[in-house]
Amino acid sequence: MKLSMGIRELELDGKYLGRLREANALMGDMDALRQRMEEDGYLLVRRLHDPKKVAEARRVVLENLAANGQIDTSRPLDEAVIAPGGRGAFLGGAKAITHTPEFLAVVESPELMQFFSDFLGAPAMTFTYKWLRAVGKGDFTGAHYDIVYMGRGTTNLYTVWTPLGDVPFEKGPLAILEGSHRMEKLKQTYGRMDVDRDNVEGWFSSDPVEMVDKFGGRWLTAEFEMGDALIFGMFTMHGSLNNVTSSYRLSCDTRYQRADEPADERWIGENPIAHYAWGKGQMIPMEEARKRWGV
Ligand SMILES: O=C(O)CCC(=O)C(=O)O
Repeated sequence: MKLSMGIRELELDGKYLGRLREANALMGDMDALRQRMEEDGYLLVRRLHDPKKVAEARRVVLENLAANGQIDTSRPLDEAVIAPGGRGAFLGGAKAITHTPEFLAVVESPELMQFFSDFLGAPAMTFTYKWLRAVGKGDFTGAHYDIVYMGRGTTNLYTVWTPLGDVPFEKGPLAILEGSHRMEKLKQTYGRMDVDRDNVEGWFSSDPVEMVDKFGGRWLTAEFEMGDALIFGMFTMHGSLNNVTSSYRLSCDTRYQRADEPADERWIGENPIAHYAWGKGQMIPMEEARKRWGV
């Protein structure tokens, strides 16, 4: 089966694209989960969230998109069919949606916060800012490390990528570059960048083949169902497959760390300042930055 990722078509289970492995058998054993995170750079956890709560959060997001004319309302709302002329939307920081009780019941649930407190060995906190995405037809996320966007606090920080609904391959699930959390040259160059300080494009590449040929590993992905989540660290290279359907791929990504460690000031507090400089003024193309770094 061929799947679209960025500018390429990749054969599933071929040289460039494989499958994520599940961590469910380790749930409850924090040492084993930490070890797996160290080994793989990610944890794929089926039903990390209560699917009913995810469905509620999905409904709230869809109602909001519909109110803004983004949804084809001649079709059932839950199908999330993109309105004629409707486009993908990044709703990061949109508190009117991401701080509704339904949304917070997923990303700040007592169970999830307890999971991170156990995993991190101390009470956990989550950033106020929530990244919410309605990925449109043909859209994808290019390969990147999260550290370049949120590296001003502890690096002992984790992303939880939560699809708000089922995400089969054709809706563009996330993919991770195998072993990328141990690619030292990348970590020491691209991984030291800060988009607000350096004003460089954030995505390292839109070409998954180039990355495998140059750095090794394979891209790993999976089909997701309501409630599933992918947890990964700041130096795990990830991007997404392309959404080739006419419906939105809804997902959110949220961050968790120990409450007693420094937190990146852009993403916390009542009204996070978010990216205050990135994209303002002349942006340095990634190609140019990569030449400078020699990667
Ligand atoms: O959902 C996506 O396409 C991108 C998500 C992402 O980059 C992240 O979770 O850090």
